[in-house]
Amino acid sequence: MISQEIRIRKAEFVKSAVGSAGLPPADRPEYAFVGRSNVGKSSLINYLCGRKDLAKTSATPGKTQTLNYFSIDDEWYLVDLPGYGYAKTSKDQRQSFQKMITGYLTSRFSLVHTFLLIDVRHEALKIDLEFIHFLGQAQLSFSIVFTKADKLGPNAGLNRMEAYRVKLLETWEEPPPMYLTSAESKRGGEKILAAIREYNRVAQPEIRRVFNLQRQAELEKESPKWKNMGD
Ligand SMILES: Nc1nc2c(ncn2[C@@H]2O[C@H](COP(=O)(O)OP(=O)(O)OP(=O)(O)O)[C@@H](O)[C@H]2O)c(=O)[nH]1
Ligand SMILES: [Mg+2]
Repeated sequence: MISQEIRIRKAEFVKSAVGSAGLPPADRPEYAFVGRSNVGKSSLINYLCGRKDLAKTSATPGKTQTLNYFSIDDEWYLVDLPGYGYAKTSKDQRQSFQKMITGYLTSRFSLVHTFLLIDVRHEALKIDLEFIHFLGQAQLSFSIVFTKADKLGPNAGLNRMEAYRVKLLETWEEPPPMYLTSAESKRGGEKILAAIREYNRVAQPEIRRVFNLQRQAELEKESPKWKNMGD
């Protein structure tokens, strides 16, 4: 159960975008949910928001094909991304999703933290390890969220998570934070929301400040100060 204190009160779909041009103004913190197709991104978002089908889910991989923005409590954005590495889409489409995902992650100023989802039942997959490497190289702040914990016994999930941590310790001095979740049995969401609240507290003032400065600069470009002098 997600406690009253931490739960999301209002969640609304804002818009879908396929590239940086279509994104909403970068005036508040946002959090991206990424991972392989079918890992459970959209399901986790619904669980966190306490809604059945805010984000569209599907048993067929490749459901989410755009960057989907959800406004949360009028304070922050949650962004549902297309999955990467789905073998049955064409190579061109895979590459274009990959470009959309990495382009967005590396250029969005107001992106505070990325949640990378991994199916807890799988051994460490090359494609996920490569993505983790990319996040590290790009110096992005991220966590790993293990999904579908209900499909394993209670200890097996924790053991899997620990094994992943050990695997990452081969290359990482300090592995990222990790969460064990299930959208099905509603487990693990509380910790993710608590972390987001804390990130918001730190990041919100700076994002506002920079956004306001940029807006001011744009207004001045449209109507330079000297133009009005002497009026
Ligand atoms: N048992 C179980 N099934 C889950 C869980 N989360 C998601 N699923 C199932 O996994 C399938 C894919 O879920 P989605 O949430 O659509 O996955 P996605 O990562 O958004 O997929 P794409 O949009 O295609 O990239 C659906 O059939 C879900 O019902 C979970 O925690 N437990
Ligand atoms: Mg999806």
